[in-house]
Amino acid sequence: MESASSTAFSFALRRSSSTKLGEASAGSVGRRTGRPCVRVSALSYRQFVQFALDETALHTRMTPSPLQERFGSMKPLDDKTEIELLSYKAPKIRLLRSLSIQGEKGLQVLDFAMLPEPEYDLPIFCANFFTAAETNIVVLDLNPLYDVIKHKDYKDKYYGDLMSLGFKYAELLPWGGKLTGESLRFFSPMVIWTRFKSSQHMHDILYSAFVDYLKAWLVLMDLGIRETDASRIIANREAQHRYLTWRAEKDPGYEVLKRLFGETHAKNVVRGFLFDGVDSLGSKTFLDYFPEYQCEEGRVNEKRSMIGKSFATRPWNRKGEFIENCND
Ligand code: BLA
Repeated sequence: MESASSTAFSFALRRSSSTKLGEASAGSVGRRTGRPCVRVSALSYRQFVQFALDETALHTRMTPSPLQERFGSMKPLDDKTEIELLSYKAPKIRLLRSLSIQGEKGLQVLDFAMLPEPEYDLPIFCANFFTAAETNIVVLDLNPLYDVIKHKDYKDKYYGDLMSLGFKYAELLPWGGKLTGESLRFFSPMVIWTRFKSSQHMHDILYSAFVDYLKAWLVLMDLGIRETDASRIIANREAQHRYLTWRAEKDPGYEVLKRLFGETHAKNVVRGFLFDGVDSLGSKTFLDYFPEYQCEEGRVNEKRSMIGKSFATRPWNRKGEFIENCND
């Protein structure tokens, strides 16, 4: 699984200096534009998307994804909610897609992901922020393509040099409590899983984390070396397909999307946009990957979790080692 040297990763990651907290908020001047930065609004994820697109464009050549034509002008059922669906591709990025929602009663959603081409075993950039009224539910991670508990070489290759960044934010954005136990297999040791009450301060910290995680992912992408071994490309494709299959079936956002778009459109957004690839990168089914969800007549159990809510505290230590005994 190793292809690029970890020394090269360390070097480049040190160069991509992390953001000082607050740098992104009031009064600072845009690095590239020279224009004053807009203060990060407590009630919007728009600046997150703008930053991600601007920063990614500095690293690679982005072109609109074919999905844009189909989904770019999707409208919600009501006329009070604003949504934006954006999608691009780039030489190493199979799909960069973003769904943002601004609704009534403080509803704000950002689901932003970058999925690599199967020739690269890069992690998947994943930002999932859900805000309703005063509550924020946040997952921010470079989701590993391979389960890092089983694949130590993969963990060392991609996360070895990022653990200090992960722990800086683990302190600022504390573990959000028990979650669907199965999700942990898709998370890295630097995952930020948190819940907090809305405030400008917390929003600024989250923006800063988003900026730093995105920059870190782009460095990994820059250094990513195209795989030529056919069996590894097949394995990468299947690993991404498994990830997409999990998320397309069990994503906690589905109920919200159903309310916004209606059932049929919500399904299309999930399978055809957010987790595009689930119907084309492989032919295995959800139950092929996750047979424990099988119930009578071959149906998929509708419960989100079979193992139940687990991991009351952060199950990774500072070195990124999995601490098994806190699974209560
Ligand atoms: C809650 N979202 C959650 C939770 C997680 C995630 C872990 C806590 C509930 C749980 O334990 O399952 C996110 N889970 C993930 C991610 C992965 C995973 C990113 O397995 C990746 C492998 N969230 C969205 C979108 C919406 C959304 C687009 O990304 C809405 C449109 C909403 N997430 C949302 C809501 C909850 C939630 C409403 C709380 C509902 C609940 O806990 O059931």
